Amino acid sequence: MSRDWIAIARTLSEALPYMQRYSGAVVVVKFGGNAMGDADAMANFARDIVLMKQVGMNPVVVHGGGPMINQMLDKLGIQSEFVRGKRVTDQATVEVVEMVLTGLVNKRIVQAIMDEGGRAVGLSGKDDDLMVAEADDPELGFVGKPTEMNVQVLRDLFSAGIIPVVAPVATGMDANQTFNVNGDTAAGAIAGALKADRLLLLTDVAGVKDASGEVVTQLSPDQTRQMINEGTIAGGMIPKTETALDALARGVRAVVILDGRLPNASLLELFTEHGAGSIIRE
Ligand code: X2W
Repeated sequence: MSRDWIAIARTLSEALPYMQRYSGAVVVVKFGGNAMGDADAMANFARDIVLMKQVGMNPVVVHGGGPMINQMLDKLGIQSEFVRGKRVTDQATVEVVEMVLTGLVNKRIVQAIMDEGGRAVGLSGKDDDLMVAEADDPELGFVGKPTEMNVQVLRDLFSAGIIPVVAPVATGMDANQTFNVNGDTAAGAIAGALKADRLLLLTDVAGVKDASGEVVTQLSPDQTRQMINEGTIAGGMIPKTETALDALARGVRAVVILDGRLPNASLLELFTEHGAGSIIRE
């Protein structure tokens, strides 16, 4: 036999308790631009999401797309810089961010899920006022901090058998405002408002690393805070772990930071004893 069919059958059988545990569970999956990779990686991700839905979970995809925004800004000759992990966003930039995220990136993910036999609908924070934001910091321009979440539309989509795919663009309190929201921040706010069972942050690193560079598989919020204060958690991992702490404080049961480039990363985390990346919970 060219493949170990017996092992495949055993793997499926061993996944049963996990499928039972997560039946009906709400799982918010942040799919970062750096985890998107090539067409195969996209198809692989979409297949995992469709499988989650198929076995009775309610996945919500919240995506990023930083590298794709950079490419388009380059083409248009618009300069862009990051301050504390967030893109300084002027009027010209916010228009490009909205076009790239709600257009190109959002529809690419919707299409990939449809191609794997799922049903997906793409929306941004503007749709049904899902995510209302205010300016995060005057230095950052039109970067938004979510202040009001209206997640009923997501529940309506769940019960219709549809996987929501959310672009992190928010509406403001004033007419015609658009805010660029960091993808991790948006995923945390959505997971918090849904009191999700899991928030998976798919990125391009293996997880939270300790001082010796080893991935820490389990962390409490207190340990995480301590590692941030000591400087062991640094750079791009700071906004991710802060998002995790905020989501836990809002009632999300557990947050997992994992390498989205690993084949079937989400399934490994959800359906096996092994788990993947770093899980943060009380
Ligand atoms: C991000 C939104 C996209 C994002 C940006 O403009 O790049 C802010 O920085 P990744 O791929 O998840 O990094 N917004 C405010 O978060 O993309």
